Amino acid sequence: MRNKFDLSAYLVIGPENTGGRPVARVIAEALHAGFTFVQIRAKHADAREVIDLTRAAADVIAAQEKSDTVALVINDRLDAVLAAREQGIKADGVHVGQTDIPPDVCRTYLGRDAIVGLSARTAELLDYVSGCDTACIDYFGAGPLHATPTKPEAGRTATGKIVTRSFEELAQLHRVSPVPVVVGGGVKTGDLPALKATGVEGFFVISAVAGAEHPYAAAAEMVRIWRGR
Ligand code: 3NM
Repeated sequence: MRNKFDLSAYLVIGPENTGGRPVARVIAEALHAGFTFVQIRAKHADAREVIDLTRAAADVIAAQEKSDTVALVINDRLDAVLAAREQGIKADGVHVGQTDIPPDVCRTYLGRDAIVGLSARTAELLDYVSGCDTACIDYFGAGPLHATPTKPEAGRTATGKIVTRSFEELAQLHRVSPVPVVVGGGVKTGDLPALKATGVEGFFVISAVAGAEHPYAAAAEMVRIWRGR
């Protein structure tokens, strides 16, 4: 999976994001609409629930015959990825932040074919990305494009100010990054043309799809715009 994942339309999702609808159903709609990557992010769930959500997501991906093309990763929980794999669930990797388990440790435990994504910290992003050892990282998550109620701490500095990413900065990030970049944080349909023009490989969303009244329609519109159709 590590050599052929597609970051272009990346869904981040957990039970707190779907307005009470089953997570697997929203994932199914997003995938039918052309979403290409799934991250299970369940910040308030215990390990068993994370594993169950991952199993349900893997089943949805398999039912659409996309197990070889749509990657499934878990936010933060290396233990849950390992446990899911132990139970025969096709979990492709992990997405960590810079204060989570270090990517090289994830790589050691998950092996060469796993996907390890890293959220680059806001303030020093460009410095970090250009100087970072990316040998064990497969992509960078960057954000926020906008302040977002889904993750109020995204982009927050020590003084409490929220710093967002400009399109110029993202274009620069794309130029200097040795690995693909996916951008999120308050991303809406209207952001996609300018975001695509920066050259980054994809966008990630939670609420624009998981919180939409009609997830399929919302996802299909985003995919259509990203693909320039
Ligand atoms: N990471 P929504 S913003 C999970 O900036 C996450 O690193 C962010 O949710 C970052 O699409 C974010 O609803 C939340 O704004 C994205």
